[in-house]
Amino acid sequence: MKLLIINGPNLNMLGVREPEIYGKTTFSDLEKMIALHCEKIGVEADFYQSNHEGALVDRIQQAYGNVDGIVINPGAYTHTSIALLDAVKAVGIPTVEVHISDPDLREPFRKVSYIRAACVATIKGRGVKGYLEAVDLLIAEARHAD
Ligand code: CA2
Repeated sequence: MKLLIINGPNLNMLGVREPEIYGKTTFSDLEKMIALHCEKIGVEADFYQSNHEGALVDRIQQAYGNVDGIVINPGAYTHTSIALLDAVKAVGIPTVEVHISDPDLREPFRKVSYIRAACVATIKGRGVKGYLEAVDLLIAEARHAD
Protein backbone atom coordinates (compact mmCIF):
# COMPACT_ATOMS: atom_id res chain seq x y z
CA MET A 1 0.00 0.00 0.00
CA LYS A 2 1.35 3.38 -1.01
CA LEU A 3 0.07 6.79 0.08
CA LEU A 4 0.80 10.27 -1.19
CA ILE A 5 0.79 13.13 1.33
CA ILE A 6 0.24 16.50 -0.33
CA ASN A 7 0.47 19.91 1.29
CA GLY A 8 -0.50 23.13 -0.44
CA PRO A 9 0.54 26.76 -0.17
CA ASN A 10 2.26 28.16 2.91
CA LEU A 11 2.16 24.91 4.86
CA ASN A 12 5.96 24.82 4.53
CA MET A 13 5.82 27.76 7.01
CA LEU A 14 4.41 25.53 9.76
CA GLY A 15 5.99 26.12 13.13
CA VAL A 16 7.53 29.37 11.91
CA ARG A 17 4.54 31.73 12.26
CA GLU A 18 0.98 31.69 13.65
CA PRO A 19 1.59 28.90 16.23
CA GLU A 20 -1.68 29.92 17.94
CA ILE A 21 -3.57 28.63 14.88
CA TYR A 22 -1.34 25.89 13.47
CA GLY A 23 0.73 24.77 16.46
CA LYS A 24 4.49 24.61 16.96
CA THR A 25 5.34 21.54 14.88
CA THR A 26 7.58 22.50 11.97
CA PHE A 27 6.81 21.30 8.46
CA SER A 28 9.85 19.07 8.45
CA ASP A 29 8.78 17.53 11.79
CA LEU A 30 5.27 17.02 10.43
CA GLU A 31 6.60 15.05 7.44
CA LYS A 32 8.89 13.03 9.73
CA MET A 33 5.98 12.28 12.08
CA ILE A 34 3.81 11.00 9.20
CA ALA A 35 6.73 9.02 7.73
CA LEU A 36 7.33 7.33 11.09
CA HIS A 37 3.64 6.50 11.51
CA CYS A 38 3.53 4.99 8.02
CA GLU A 39 6.72 3.02 8.64
CA LYS A 40 5.28 1.58 11.87
CA ILE A 41 2.18 0.33 10.11
CA GLY A 42 4.05 -0.90 7.04
CA VAL A 43 2.75 1.64 4.54
CA GLU A 44 4.89 3.37 1.93
CA ALA A 45 4.53 7.16 1.85
CA ASP A 46 5.56 9.82 -0.65
CA PHE A 47 5.49 13.51 0.22
CA TYR A 48 4.87 16.59 -1.88
CA GLN A 49 4.44 20.27 -1.03
CA SER A 50 3.94 23.16 -3.41
CA ASN A 51 2.77 26.74 -3.30
CA HIS A 52 1.57 26.48 -6.91
CA GLU A 53 -1.87 25.26 -7.95
CA GLY A 54 -0.78 23.80 -11.32
CA ALA A 55 2.11 21.92 -9.69
CA LEU A 56 -0.35 20.36 -7.24
CA VAL A 57 -2.62 19.34 -10.13
CA ASP A 58 0.40 17.81 -11.94
CA ARG A 59 1.38 15.81 -8.84
CA ILE A 60 -2.17 14.47 -8.38
CA GLN A 61 -2.23 13.41 -12.04
CA GLN A 62 1.14 11.65 -11.67
CA ALA A 63 -0.35 9.64 -8.81
CA TYR A 64 -2.80 7.99 -11.20
CA GLY A 65 -2.12 4.25 -11.19
CA ASN A 66 0.77 4.68 -8.76
CA VAL A 67 -0.73 5.29 -5.33
CA ASP A 68 -3.58 3.76 -3.34
CA GLY A 69 -4.60 6.84 -1.37
CA ILE A 70 -3.98 10.56 -1.04
CA VAL A 71 -3.95 12.72 2.08
CA ILE A 72 -4.20 16.36 1.07
CA ASN A 73 -4.17 19.64 2.89
CA PRO A 74 -4.81 22.01 0.00
CA GLY A 75 -4.23 25.10 2.20
CA ALA A 76 -6.04 28.16 0.88
CA TYR A 77 -6.70 26.38 -2.46
CA THR A 78 -9.34 24.46 -0.50
CA HIS A 79 -11.53 27.52 -0.76
CA THR A 80 -10.80 28.53 -4.36
CA SER A 81 -9.70 25.63 -6.53
CA ILE A 82 -12.04 23.78 -8.85
CA ALA A 83 -8.87 22.58 -10.63
CA LEU A 84 -7.83 20.55 -7.57
CA LEU A 85 -11.37 19.18 -7.22
CA ASP A 86 -11.30 18.09 -10.88
CA ALA A 87 -7.83 16.53 -10.51
CA VAL A 88 -8.89 14.39 -7.53
CA LYS A 89 -12.08 13.39 -9.37
CA ALA A 90 -10.10 12.58 -12.52
CA VAL A 91 -7.64 10.18 -10.86
CA GLY A 92 -10.32 8.44 -8.79
CA ILE A 93 -7.89 7.73 -5.93
CA PRO A 94 -9.45 7.63 -2.42
CA THR A 95 -8.52 11.00 -0.94
CA VAL A 96 -8.86 12.47 2.54
CA GLU A 97 -8.94 16.25 3.03
CA VAL A 98 -7.07 17.42 6.13
CA HIS A 99 -7.00 20.79 7.88
CA ILE A 100 -4.92 21.49 10.95
CA SER A 101 -7.32 24.18 12.12
CA ASP A 102 -11.09 24.04 11.75
CA PRO A 103 -11.81 26.38 8.83
CA ASP A 104 -15.52 26.35 9.73
CA LEU A 105 -14.72 28.18 12.97
CA ARG A 106 -12.71 30.91 11.22
CA GLU A 107 -13.51 33.58 8.62
CA PRO A 108 -16.65 32.98 6.50
CA PHE A 109 -14.58 32.66 3.29
CA ARG A 110 -13.01 29.48 4.73
CA LYS A 111 -16.37 27.69 4.98
CA VAL A 112 -16.35 26.60 1.33
CA SER A 113 -14.30 23.57 0.34
CA TYR A 114 -14.37 22.70 -3.35
CA ILE A 115 -12.20 19.60 -3.00
CA ARG A 116 -14.47 18.08 -0.32
CA ALA A 117 -16.91 16.83 -2.98
CA ALA A 118 -14.22 14.47 -4.32
CA CYS A 119 -12.94 13.26 -0.94
CA VAL A 120 -13.94 10.20 1.08
CA ALA A 121 -13.60 12.19 4.32
CA THR A 122 -12.55 15.50 5.85
CA ILE A 123 -10.54 15.74 9.06
CA LYS A 124 -10.32 19.24 10.49
CA GLY A 125 -9.42 20.95 13.73
CA ARG A 126 -7.38 18.03 15.05
CA GLY A 127 -4.00 19.69 14.75
CA VAL A 128 -1.16 17.86 13.01
CA LYS A 129 -2.37 14.49 14.31
CA GLY A 130 -5.23 14.87 11.83
CA TYR A 131 -2.79 13.70 9.14
CA LEU A 132 -2.20 10.44 11.03
CA GLU A 133 -5.95 9.94 11.40
CA ALA A 134 -6.28 10.47 7.65
CA VAL A 135 -3.63 7.80 6.98
CA ASP A 136 -5.43 5.35 9.30
CA LEU A 137 -8.74 6.10 7.65
CA LEU A 138 -7.37 5.39 4.17
CA ILE A 139 -5.88 2.11 5.37
CA ALA A 140 -9.18 1.08 6.98
CA GLU A 141 -11.00 1.97 3.73
CA ALA A 142 -8.56 -0.07 1.64
CA ARG A 143 -8.89 -3.12 3.93
CA HIS A 144 -12.68 -2.79 3.83
CA ALA A 145 -12.59 -2.75 0.01
CA ASP A 146 -10.49 -5.98 -0.13
O1 CA2 B 1 -6.12 24.57 8.79
C1 CA2 B 1 -5.54 24.25 7.75
O2 CA2 B 1 -4.79 23.28 7.66
C2 CA2 B 1 -5.69 25.14 6.50
O3 CA2 B 1 -5.77 24.29 5.36
C3 CA2 B 1 -4.43 25.98 6.44
C4 CA2 B 1 -4.45 27.03 5.31
C5 CA2 B 1 -5.73 27.83 5.35
O4 CA2 B 1 -5.79 28.70 4.24
C6 CA2 B 1 -6.97 26.95 5.37
O5 CA2 B 1 -8.10 27.78 5.47
C7 CA2 B 1 -6.94 26.00 6.55
C8 CA2 B 1 -3.27 27.98 5.43
C9 CA2 B 1 -1.94 27.33 5.56
C10 CA2 B 1 -0.96 28.36 5.98
O6 CA2 B 1 -0.07 27.77 6.87
C11 CA2 B 1 0.72 28.57 7.63
C12 CA2 B 1 1.45 27.96 8.60
C13 CA2 B 1 2.25 28.69 9.43
C14 CA2 B 1 2.35 30.06 9.25
C15 CA2 B 1 1.62 30.67 8.26
C16 CA2 B 1 0.81 29.93 7.43
